[in-house]
Amino acid sequence: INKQRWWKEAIVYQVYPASFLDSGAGTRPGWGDIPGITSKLDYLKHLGVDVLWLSPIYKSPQADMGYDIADYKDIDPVYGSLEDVDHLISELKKRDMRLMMDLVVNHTSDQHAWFLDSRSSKQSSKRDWYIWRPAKYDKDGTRQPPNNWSMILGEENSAWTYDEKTDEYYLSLFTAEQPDLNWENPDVREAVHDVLRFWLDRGCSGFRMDVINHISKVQTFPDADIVAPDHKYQPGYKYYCNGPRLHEWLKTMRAEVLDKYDTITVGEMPFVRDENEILKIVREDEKELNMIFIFEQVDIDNEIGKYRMTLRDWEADEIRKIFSHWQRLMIDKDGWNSLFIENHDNPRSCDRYFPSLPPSSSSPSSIQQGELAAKLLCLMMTTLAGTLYVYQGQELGMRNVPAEWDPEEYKDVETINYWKKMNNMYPNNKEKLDFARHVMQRKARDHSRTPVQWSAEPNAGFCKEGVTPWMRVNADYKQINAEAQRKQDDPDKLSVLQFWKRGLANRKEHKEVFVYGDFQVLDENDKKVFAYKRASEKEAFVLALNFSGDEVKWQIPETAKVKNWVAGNYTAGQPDKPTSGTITLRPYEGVLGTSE
Ligand code: TEU
Repeated sequence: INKQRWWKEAIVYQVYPASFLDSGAGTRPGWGDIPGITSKLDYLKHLGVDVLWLSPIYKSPQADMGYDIADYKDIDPVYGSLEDVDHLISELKKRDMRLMMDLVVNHTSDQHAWFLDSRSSKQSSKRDWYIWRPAKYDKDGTRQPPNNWSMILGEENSAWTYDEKTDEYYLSLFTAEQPDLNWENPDVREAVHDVLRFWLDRGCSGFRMDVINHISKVQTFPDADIVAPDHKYQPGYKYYCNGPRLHEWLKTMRAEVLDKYDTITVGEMPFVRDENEILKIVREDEKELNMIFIFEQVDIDNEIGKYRMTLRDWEADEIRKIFSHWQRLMIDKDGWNSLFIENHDNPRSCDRYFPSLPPSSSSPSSIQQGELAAKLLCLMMTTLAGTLYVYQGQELGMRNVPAEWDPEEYKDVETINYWKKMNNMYPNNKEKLDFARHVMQRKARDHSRTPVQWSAEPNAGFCKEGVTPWMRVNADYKQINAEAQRKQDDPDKLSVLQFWKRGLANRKEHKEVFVYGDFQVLDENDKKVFAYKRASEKEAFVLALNFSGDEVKWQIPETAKVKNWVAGNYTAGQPDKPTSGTITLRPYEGVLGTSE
């Protein structure tokens, strides 16, 4: 039913520029740069990548690693220059690859010229480009912010920042350095369209739109419900996620700008679960965005609507429930999925989806189990319907930072604020602070931001010897690195990288099934095995994925006759298993078979 489109079949690879590769260009030693990215295009092409998504490289004070933009039309010198980007685009074109930029337009940096002007006086022509409100006062005259919303990356703080000069508050949902733009003002919307045109005209092919569902806010700015009584401020999601004018503004952006080019668009949409709301955006006939990032699978370990830095227990079979729900919905309702389990805001997938997996370390058994887990996830990701996103290092099975790292090693503003908050709330309380460390170890955004492990050379080949990388390199780089995995020469065992390469090639070769085909869950009740069938008019495949660390027996159902087991994560060749009756799946074992 689904129409074929290049952006549905594309493999998108996300680069987090600070941690990708420091070529020595750029003004900050130990930071990745654009020439570093360009030098790895052959590696990416070889892997099977079609589209490169770059996290922000624009001019920025880096209060939130570039998600605070001070100039949308210039590049931060730590990464290089506009000429470097032009060169990157032309090198991509040579390889028939495309560039996707990160569009961060819910907010700017507080150092953006628009904001500097806006905060200069109440009479400024840019005053109304941001969201300014007067203070409220308690009975005793204490000044309070306009409402009780908390800051997303600093939950202890108000989402409003007081500005002495004009004695008003501005809305800053993420950090004080990221003031929210006032999209109600048509000049702001036009200025955003102008940014899109600037990059599309330069040869970029589309955008990942940062928190695009936050742009329309309920204009009465009501107080949020109290969900965390021990906190002064509360999450206000309800009033700024998918607000009243979101669809109107997306439709205008599409008609006035995007439709004039051949683009790929994906909207980041934290906190939404409402199916109709989502379909309104991704159904082709709605003419809004191609697809969105739904967060349910990465929110598996926290409670929706509450703070993110919490932990929630979950069962392996929730993975099946979550994925199969969105697979079916998009197929039945003519929408489109994006498939992702890693990005720069989440821990590494092996460490998240296998609670029984030993924590990352360089011990042989940890490395071996990590490899199996990484390959199991690869089997799943490369065989589900939707546009597939791979995050840097995912193709190597990179892991979370080791549990013994001190809180000081964590560099992310959200983690730093969380640790500060826990220390303020529970000073010297060993139990609470140990718990906080545990939460950081499971959830911090830092885990995916350590330097990419290119080789066993000093600094994992990320930067020259003697240079200090901006984040510490994971100690397991001698075992887990691209060079060793590329060179692995074992007829019985593929490296994680070789496994991904084969998986991506297989997805492309059978795109009618894996990208466009039907999806059917094979066992609704199994607690450990996620099994499904994918089918096109011509062919069909069966997947059985054991997410547990136990050996399990799995009964091949009547609805899924297996012809041959063709691939699995324990061997390079064909898995040696019966094609009818019951099969045994070892810990973290996954198999792919042809079916009728
Ligand atoms: O993230 C938006 C977002 O809400 C989450 O992914 C966020 O990291 C998490 O909920 C924190 O609780 C985007 C970017 O991906 C992120 O890196 C930025 O910090 C954020 O927007 C602000 O631009």
